[in-house]
Amino acid sequence: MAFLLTEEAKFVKSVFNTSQLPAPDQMEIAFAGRSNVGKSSLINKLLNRKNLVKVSSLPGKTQSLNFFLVGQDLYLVDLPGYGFAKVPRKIKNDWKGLISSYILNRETLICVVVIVDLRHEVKAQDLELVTWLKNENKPLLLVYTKQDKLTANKRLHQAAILDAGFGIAREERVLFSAKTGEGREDLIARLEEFAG
Ligand SMILES: Nc1nc2c(ncn2[C@@H]2O[C@H](COP(=O)(O)OP(=O)(O)O)[C@@H](O)[C@H]2O)c(=O)[nH]1
Ligand SMILES: [Mg+2]
Repeated sequence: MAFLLTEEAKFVKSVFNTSQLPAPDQMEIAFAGRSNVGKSSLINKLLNRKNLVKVSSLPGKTQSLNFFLVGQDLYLVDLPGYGFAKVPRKIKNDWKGLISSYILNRETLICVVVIVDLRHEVKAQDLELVTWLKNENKPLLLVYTKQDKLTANKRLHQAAILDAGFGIAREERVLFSAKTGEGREDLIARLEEFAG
């Protein structure tokens, strides 16, 4: 399977409603998570790029699905971050509608990567998303990121708490750091499994 994350990657387009989605002619991996969790940083690290995906100091800024083409046959999709309190309810509901219809209907989507902060407890919106994906039988991988901020002992302790909270097995998640790159190889290997 040609799935080389070392290949050239480029921004393709931002999608604000489902009519703007690119033709479903590539495998696709989507990245979801709360605003500021480190989604953009993770995608950049995965692709070994400094700033292909803008790392934002303004939480909640990304309101579109941002498509990046890797090589010839893989899209990475940066989904809008959720959980940012200052966003009006109307806009929140629009995002939810766009994201859920995209995830439910996108036939080329091979995995939804849900990114959470290893330091935090299980948050309601993360659990809601994970539970929904499971109920819809959507392929899912959890990434516990920012592990560089914890000592080795604390990492394992926190990971076990999150595993229990999400009700997942160790095989269903990866520990990661966009700062140090720890977990990058592991993440790529897992994603390759989804590609089949
Ligand atoms: N220490 C550390 N900081 C991170 C990591 N990932 C992201 N950050 C920081 O967290 C903030 C939000 O990152 P960003 O990628 O924009 O988050 P997004 O809103 O989920 O896309 C930025 O200040 C990043 O530098 C990580 O793995 N370790
Ligand atoms: Mg971002």
